[in-house]
Amino acid sequence: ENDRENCSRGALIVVEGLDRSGKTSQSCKLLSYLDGQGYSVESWRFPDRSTCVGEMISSYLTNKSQLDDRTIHLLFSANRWEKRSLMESKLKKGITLIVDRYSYSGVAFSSAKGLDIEWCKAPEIGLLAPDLVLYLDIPSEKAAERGGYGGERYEQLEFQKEVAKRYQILQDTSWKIIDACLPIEDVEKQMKELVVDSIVTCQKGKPLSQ
Ligand code: T5A
Ligand code: NA
Repeated sequence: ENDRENCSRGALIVVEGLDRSGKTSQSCKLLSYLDGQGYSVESWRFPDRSTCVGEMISSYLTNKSQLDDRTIHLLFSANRWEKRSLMESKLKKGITLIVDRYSYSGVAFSSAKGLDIEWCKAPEIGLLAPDLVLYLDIPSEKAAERGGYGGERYEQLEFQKEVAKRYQILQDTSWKIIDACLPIEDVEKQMKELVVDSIVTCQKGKPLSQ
């Protein structure tokens, strides 16, 4: 128990970007790289469709159900809140989390529909703050060309353009912008370096914040 308490914490790494920017592919690559290097690491994603709230979100995204814009916004947020304490305990145990989408997605997508951005941010207050946000930057047109969009609700060019504008407003000092049009291996290399730096900073005692 004592050893656990004394060990350094893991890093909270968030991967963000438009649909098809490469988040899931790169999160998988990061996970296997860090794992191979002996780091204690887990890969997470939001929405987490496995919970009851996540099932409602999934049904909405696949157009099987309709929900008011504010209702779905709060469900996405609730889906992060229901994982918050587990997230904190994993980080405190020294486990680094690679998280595919987080609060920035929540605010960018809902505000792109026309909801007030400050209203969108409010339910995210108190969730854990990422140590590093890797933003996979890609023009909406290029993203749309990748394997084509599937049938999910937000996979439409004009809407993704609005989302990109909101992401720009949301950038803060935790962000690193990666050119997601580069070959997969180049994107991967840049991400690995940034993540390892962030893990080292956390190991040196950087506090976990909200
Ligand atoms: N949402 C989410 C909200 O509205 N509010 C919220 O709070 C949250 C959390 C969830 C949807 O919900 C919204 C946002 C989303 O619309 P999701 O399940 O996260 O969706 O799915 P997406 O993010 O849409 O996942 P995608 O599969 O579309 O995109 P990824 O993960 O960014 O892309 P990936 O890795 O699957 O790659 C897509 C294709 O591109 C190729 C890959 O091989 C693949 O074919 N590719 C590349 N090709 C060339 N060069 C590269 N560098 C490439 N990288 C990948
Ligand atoms: Na994805």
